[in-house]
Amino acid sequence: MFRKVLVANRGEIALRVISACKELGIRTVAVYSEADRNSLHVRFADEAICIGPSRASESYLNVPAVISAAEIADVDAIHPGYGLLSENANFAEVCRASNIKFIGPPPEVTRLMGEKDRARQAMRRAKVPILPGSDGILQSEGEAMEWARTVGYPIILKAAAGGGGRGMRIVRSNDELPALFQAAHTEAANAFGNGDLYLEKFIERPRHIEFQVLADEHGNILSLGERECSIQRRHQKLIEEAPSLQVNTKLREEIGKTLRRSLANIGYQNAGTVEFLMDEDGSLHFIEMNTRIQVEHPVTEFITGVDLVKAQLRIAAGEKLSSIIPDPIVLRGHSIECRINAEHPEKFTPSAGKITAYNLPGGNGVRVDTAQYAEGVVPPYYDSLIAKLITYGKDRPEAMARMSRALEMFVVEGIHTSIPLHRRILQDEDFKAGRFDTKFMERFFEREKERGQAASQ
Ligand code: MV4
Repeated sequence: MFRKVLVANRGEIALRVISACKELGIRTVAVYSEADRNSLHVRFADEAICIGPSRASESYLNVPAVISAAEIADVDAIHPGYGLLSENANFAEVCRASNIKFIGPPPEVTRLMGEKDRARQAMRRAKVPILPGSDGILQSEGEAMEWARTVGYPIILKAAAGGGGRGMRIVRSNDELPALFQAAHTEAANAFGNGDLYLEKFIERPRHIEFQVLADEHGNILSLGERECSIQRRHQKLIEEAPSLQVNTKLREEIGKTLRRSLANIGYQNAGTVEFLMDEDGSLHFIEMNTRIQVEHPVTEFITGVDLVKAQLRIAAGEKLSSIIPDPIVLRGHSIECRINAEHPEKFTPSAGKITAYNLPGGNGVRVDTAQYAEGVVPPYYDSLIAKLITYGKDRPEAMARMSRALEMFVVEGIHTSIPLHRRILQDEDFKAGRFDTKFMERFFEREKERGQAASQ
C-alpha cells in the first residue's frame, strides 16, 4: 500500500479522499489555494502545501505547482478527486514521468474517453449498444447532412472534446443544419480549442442512467450497478439515486456483463462511470465514459456496501478486485443524494459569503459529505457544491422520508442554498412516483410558475 498520497483537490471530495487514506493508514498531503487557507482539508491532512492564488487556474489547475508539491512532500501517489485535473491525460502523463502513481486509469484511456467520438467507436467495437450516428468526426456540413439522412431527423450535433452540454445543437431538418453546424463548431472551438463535431440520433425525453465500474490492474472488472441522474438543471445534476426504478435485474446484468467484456478490451483501470441514455422503450444507449470518481458515488456505496475511494487506492496500489470486494455484488435497499449548492434560489447564480448559522442532519441512514462548517466562508472562486446529503433506506419511500426530514434539519444561514428547492422536489407527485426524465426540472419550474409559488419557501 502507498505510504503517502497527495490529494489534488479541495472541498468535500478532498476530505472524502483524506478520510479513505486515514482508514487505510496512508499519510496525506493537502494542497490549497490562498482562499482555502482555513479549509478542513488543510486541517485534517497530515501536511499541507499552499500552491498558489485563489483562482483555480493559478493553483488547483496549475500542473507544475501540484507536481512540485508532490515532489517536495515525497508522495507515492496523487488522488485527483473529480473535476480540476481528474480527467486531464497530460497531467496523468506528467505524474507517470515523475514516478508518481496517478490514481485513475492510464493516460491513454483517459485521452480515448475524452475524445467522445473515439470513445463511441471503441464502445461500438466492444459491442456496447450505441445510438445510430456518424462514424467519427464530421468533415463538413455536407457529410453531416448525409449522416442525418441515414440516421433520420431529429439529430444532435456534439463536440468531440465536449461534455457538459457545450457545443451541442439539436437539428430537426436539413434547412436548419448549416447554421447549427457552424454554431456548434464555433462554440466547441472557443470552449475546448477543438471544433470537431460528430452526430447522433436525438432522443427527445431520455433518462440519464450511469453504471459504476471498478477495474483492477490485472484485467478484472466489476459493475456495481447503476445510478439514476435525470434530475438535473442546465447540465448540473441536482438529485441522484440508486438503483434506478427503470432498470430491472435482467437489464442490469446484461449491461454489467457487456461492460466487463468491453472495458477489459479497452484496458480500463480503476473507478469509472459509463453514461447511458434510456429511450422511451427502456433501451440503454452508451453516450460517454467518465474516467474519475463521481460526485454521486455515495449512493452506490450505500447500496453495495463498497467504499469506492478506498477501492481506488487499493487498486492503484496493485491489489486484485477479488481481495477488495465480494463477487457477485449484492444490491440492497435504496439511496438518494441531494446536491446542496450555495446558489440563489431563482437565478441559480453562486452565493458566496460567510455562514452565520449551521446545523448538519444525522441519524439513521443519513450521511453528509461536506467541508463546510459553522462560521466558515464559501469563496466565490470555485464550484458552488457545499455539501452532499445522502440517505439510505430499505426501499425508496424510506430513503425519501429520511431525505425530507434531513433537509428539514439541515440549517445553513448567511448564504442562499438549494435546500428549499430540494424540499419542494421531494414533495412533487411525479418525483415521488418515479415519473421523470431529463426534462423534469423544466416542467417542475413551469408548474411552480403557474401556481406562483416559486419563492414561497
Ligand atoms: C443526448 C441527448 C439526446 N439524444 N444525446 C447532454 C450532456 C451530454 N453529456 C449528453 N447530453 C445529451 N445527449 C442524444 N443522442 C440529450 C442530452 C441531454 C441530457 C443528457 C443527460 C442529462 C441531462 C441532459 C439534458 C439535456 C440534454
